[in-house]
Amino acid sequence: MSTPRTVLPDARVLPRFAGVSTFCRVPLIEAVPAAGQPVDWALYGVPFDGGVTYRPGARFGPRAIRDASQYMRPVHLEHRINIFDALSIADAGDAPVKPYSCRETFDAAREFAAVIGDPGHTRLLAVGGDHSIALANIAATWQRRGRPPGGLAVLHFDAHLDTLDEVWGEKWGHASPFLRAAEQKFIDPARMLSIGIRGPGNDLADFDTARKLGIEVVSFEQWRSGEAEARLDSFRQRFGDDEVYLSFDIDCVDPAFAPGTGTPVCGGFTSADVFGLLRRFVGINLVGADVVEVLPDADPAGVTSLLAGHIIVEILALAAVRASADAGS
Ligand SMILES: [Mn+2]
Repeated sequence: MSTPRTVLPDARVLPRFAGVSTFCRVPLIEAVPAAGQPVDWALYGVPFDGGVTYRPGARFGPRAIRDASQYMRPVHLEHRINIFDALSIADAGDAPVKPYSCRETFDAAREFAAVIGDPGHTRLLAVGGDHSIALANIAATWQRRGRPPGGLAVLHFDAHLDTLDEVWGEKWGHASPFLRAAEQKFIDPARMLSIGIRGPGNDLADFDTARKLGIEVVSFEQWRSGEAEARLDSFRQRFGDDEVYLSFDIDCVDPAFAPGTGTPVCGGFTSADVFGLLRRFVGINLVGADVVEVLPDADPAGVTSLLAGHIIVEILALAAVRASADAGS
């Protein structure tokens, strides 16, 4: 057996319900020996919900997800991999936020994210918070990858397109992160796939914005009917070795499975559906990710936070598969 790259507390010594709560029980980044290999993935929270257009409360997401992810375990059965043997993973704490301002939070979170771990090596997974926080993590990731002029490719799970220019005069809220990211060339919308989109919407013209940007949109219904299968496969091929950023809005999942979210839309993916979809993208070169829009106050029994914890593990499993393939080649 190989030496694990991430040492988790032994649950037979320190019970899962004891100790300081970190994402999936990974060590705090300060506790990872500086002399060892650099941390491969850092998880951090962004407790901010000043960018929401409907129910607030996602500021409590990072704490709830840390708590709900205490029972995460290292082995991914479908990918046949021990994630923590393959990757060194740490919790970098929470980004500073400015609760009254989307723009100032963007600046503060981006600055924080820019210097986590080893910027040339460590990849970032941000846990929200509302979807506006994705922009700071995308900007930091783009910067840490050497500011690729073409921008990052994007795999986006959501019920909404999140490409509105502004809402209530605000350009930095949770309805706009991908338009802002495209404008600033952090991402390449021609290599962006948005999956799970469903209505009702505000305006059919919103879809034109996404289309004009060149975003490939797979609505929930197109996925459900099977008509999008070939497009999904060809997009998977198109990613190739490109640096891909994965943004996961929990509201892509049906509120029957993920009720704890701010802008719930009925008739979406089951939990199992999204696991299947994520696993399909095995082999892609993930360079950054976020999991956003968990609203614990609307989350009976904590099912949404629990699901978010599992999504984090699925994302890390994709990264682990790629890292061990790269190490072996
Ligand atoms: Mn969203």
